[in-house]
Amino acid sequence: MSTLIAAAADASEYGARFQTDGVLVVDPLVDAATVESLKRRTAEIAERSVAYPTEFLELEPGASVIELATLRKINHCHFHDDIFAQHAAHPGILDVVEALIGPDIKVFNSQLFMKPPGGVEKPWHQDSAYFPLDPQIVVTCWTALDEVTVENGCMHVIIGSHREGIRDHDQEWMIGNRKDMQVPDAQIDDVRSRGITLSAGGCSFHHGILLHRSGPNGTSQSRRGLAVHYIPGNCRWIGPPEKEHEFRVVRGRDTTA
Ligand SMILES: O=C(O)CCC(=O)C(=O)O
Repeated sequence: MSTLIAAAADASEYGARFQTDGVLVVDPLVDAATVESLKRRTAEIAERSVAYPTEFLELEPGASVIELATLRKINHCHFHDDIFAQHAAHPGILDVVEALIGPDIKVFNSQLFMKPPGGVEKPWHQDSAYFPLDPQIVVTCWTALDEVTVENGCMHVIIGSHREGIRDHDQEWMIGNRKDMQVPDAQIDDVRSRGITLSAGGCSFHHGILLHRSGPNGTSQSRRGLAVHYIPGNCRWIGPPEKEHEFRVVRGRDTTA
């Protein structure tokens, strides 16, 4: 079992900790009322009482009906819902992101990992392996909407792995009948594995090249985590042009022009 990461004592630690470890924990950060409104909106989307494009809702393996108990992921949250858009521009989160990547900040994407009771694991991977961006600088703020424990499937990271480049994601894993790829478990240096437990409203910030995974949810409660991927103002899309989408400026300006 990984050792747990302690929250940063204060803002003076943010830059150095992120540079050394590739991850930073700030807990508490998001207030309870905001967490409640995000949870309420999540339930409304799952119950279909608030419209959300179905193609961006992902279900747990074997499930076919959209409901809170089966919803695995809500993709592109800040594009399709104002409550999530407000969260992506949360001043307290942006203050931390600014300390890590500077004053010009854009949102690349966002996704809510629902991890319902019995929800499956997500194996070792690096976000930047899937994000064709230049420069390759991404900071993901992962906000806990529930208390997050080892038992309900917290994230685990390999500290310092963001300084070692992108690995081959050449081992297949199946999520239901969908094939996905991971970094082989055999290549992971477990000694440097650290778990991230959080209280609701606590946040972790991880570098796009940091190796991470999350465990299965073995409890009877949801473990929801809202991930927002932030990039600096000078960052550009270098993937297939037809897949390019808006990078929303949330602080400072877009400096690609
Ligand atoms: O929340 C999870 O289960 C996985 C999160 C993750 O992989 C990420 O935020 O990049």
